[in-house]
Amino acid sequence: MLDRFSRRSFGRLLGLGATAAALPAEMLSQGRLPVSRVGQMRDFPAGFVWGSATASYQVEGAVGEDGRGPSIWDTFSHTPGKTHGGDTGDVADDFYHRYLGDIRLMRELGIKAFRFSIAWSRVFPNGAGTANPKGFAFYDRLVDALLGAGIQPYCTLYHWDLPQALEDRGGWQNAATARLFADYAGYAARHLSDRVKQFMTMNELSSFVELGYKIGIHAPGLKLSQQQVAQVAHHAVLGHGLAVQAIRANARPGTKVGIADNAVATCPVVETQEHIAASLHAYREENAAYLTVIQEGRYTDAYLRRLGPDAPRFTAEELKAIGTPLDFVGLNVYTATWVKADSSPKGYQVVSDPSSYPRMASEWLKVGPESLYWSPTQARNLWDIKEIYITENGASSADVLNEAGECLDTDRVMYLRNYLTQLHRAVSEGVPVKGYFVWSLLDNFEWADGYEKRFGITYVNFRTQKRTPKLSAAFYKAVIARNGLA
Ligand code: PNW
Repeated sequence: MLDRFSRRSFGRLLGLGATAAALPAEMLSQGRLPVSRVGQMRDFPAGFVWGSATASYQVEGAVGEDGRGPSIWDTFSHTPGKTHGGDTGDVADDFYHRYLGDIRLMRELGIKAFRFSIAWSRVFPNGAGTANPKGFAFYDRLVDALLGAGIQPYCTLYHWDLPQALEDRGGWQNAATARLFADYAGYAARHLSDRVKQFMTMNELSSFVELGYKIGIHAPGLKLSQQQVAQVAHHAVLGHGLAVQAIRANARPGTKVGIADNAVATCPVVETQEHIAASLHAYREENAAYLTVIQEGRYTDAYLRRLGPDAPRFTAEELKAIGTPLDFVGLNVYTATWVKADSSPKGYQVVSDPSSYPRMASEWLKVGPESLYWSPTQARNLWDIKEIYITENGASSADVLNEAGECLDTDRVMYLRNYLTQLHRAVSEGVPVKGYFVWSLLDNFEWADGYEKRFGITYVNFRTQKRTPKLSAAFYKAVIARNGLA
């Protein structure tokens, strides 16, 4: 390109004009650069909630302290061959002891909200019965410290660390787990809702159901039949619905209840009417076992037809509980699922991506910024949702510290900038997204990938526990400070 065009005409090609291409450096550094020359400002609405997210087993460590009972992730990660290099969450980020320092870190970045999860087995070491106040006290301290730092706590009640005692009685294969989850959720809401105003019942239902009970690469590591998996999924959404009711019954007025779901983010291959319509239809069907039944209180006909004799067994009363209306919907968005219209009875086709499709450091993490436009947009268009949060978005990168001790994760910055640009597009069209939580504040225990995959905007040396904010942290800090993208 530059062989054939001089620098100046290259600038013109970009629509900058000759002057813009030759702008003096001091104009840039003094901030006197006319905004029109570099494109539009992308402001978010006032009060937009910029947050960061973590989960109990991924950061806390302290697995044997203050009466915590074992969870399925203790068992699974200590089973040889299940995680990368045999990594476990025994220590992780030692967040249980270092949370005050990590809150300072958030403050420095200007982060307004922190999404954390409660380890069920700290509160009920056997999953049920008598509570363990010493274990619960950690979350009291955490919430108080967050509020003291001006950071709003957003609490997830289940981020995959089921008490082992419940797995021993069938785990999510057993409907009793759904009811015990609601008991625990009610307890947590009763004790925290004087200070925590937003609760999410569960994180990513399809991930823990399918990775844990169907593919077996996450705890509890089972490979069940299609019928059994459909039943596990049903118990998961039932647990969610019963927990919503239990939270409402126990929480102070004004407490909001939602979910953090990784709805399949169907995006049109080309933004034309036919593909957009197909991708909207696909959003409803691809999420039939989770977000759709939660929003509609019924399984779609196509879902029940597709499963036939393997469809879950359910009662009308259960469906009613599952469909209990939510105050907000949280969406975890990482990748795009490309959909095209076709003439099959389904009316759409999920496209398989070419092998050259760009990915981040995790094999599954295909880059698709449009997902952050389409996922909340489809959810709003289907169900007229009034309040949406992006409860997770982020990326793994092959992070290293350079000789100067910095982590210059330019690829993560590129990822975040492009995704946030698409989120801005949704917000500016009136899609009611109220906040965004970057995954994650810290590098942490990335489940089966152990410590090998890093998702933090803060680099963690797992030997010394030293924290080093990455370039992406500086990027995020700038986004928060100007409440938008430049
Ligand atoms: C989410 N996939 O998990 C979880 O909520 C986090 O705990 C996790 O650390 C984060 O995303 C990054 O992985 C996912 O295979 C796990 O598509 C797997 C997938 C997506 C999300």
